[in-house]
Amino acid sequence: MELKFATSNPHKVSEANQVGRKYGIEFVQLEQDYPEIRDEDVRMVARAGAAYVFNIIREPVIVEDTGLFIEGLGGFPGSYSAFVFNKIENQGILRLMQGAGDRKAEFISAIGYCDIDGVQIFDGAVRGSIGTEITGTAGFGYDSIFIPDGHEKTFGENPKLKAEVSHRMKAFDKFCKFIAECWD
Ligand code: ITT
Repeated sequence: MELKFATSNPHKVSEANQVGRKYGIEFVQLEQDYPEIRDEDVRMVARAGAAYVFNIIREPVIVEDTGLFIEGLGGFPGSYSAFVFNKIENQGILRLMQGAGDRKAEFISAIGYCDIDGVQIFDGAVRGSIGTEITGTAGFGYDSIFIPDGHEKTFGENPKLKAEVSHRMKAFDKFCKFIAECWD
């Protein structure tokens, strides 16, 4: 079964399909833009985005919003992660963190699924810390500075680990369980 995934980011679609495959679900990228509302909660951003896209295409669709919440920076960049990455990238985050004692961070991913019955949200999170340098070339975005708890390498150095423990994998696992039952 296929389901449209409205995103500009093909990496997200291929990570989603790593999970979808186990459930017989194929996510197909839909390059339909949507406004990201200003809200500190990625779940609210995903909720508004899914409703917006559904109102245009009138068929079941998901969007997914992710934020990197860095404790030593008061939760920054959080739901503004895309804007911040476009402006200052990983170099800029490392500069902001120079001398920071607390490098703990969390990735939170929220999937918004919308169909004729409205929007439902499925989330996933992974805790870790921000490294002191950019390492690894796999993945995208903040992967080369994020080290998941219990490990020493970044997601950028260890994509296999990302496929097992990431925020996105957890959120998609919840979502796929739900949708596979709906389609049963
Ligand atoms: P869409 O909104 O079009 O889906 P995007 O890449 O802009 O694609 P987000 O707004 O959810 O997606 O992402 C916020 C930022 O966080 C953005 O700069 C991403 O590159 C980054 N990001 C998202 N998921 C990530 C992940 O799994 N690992 C590392 N960085 C990630």
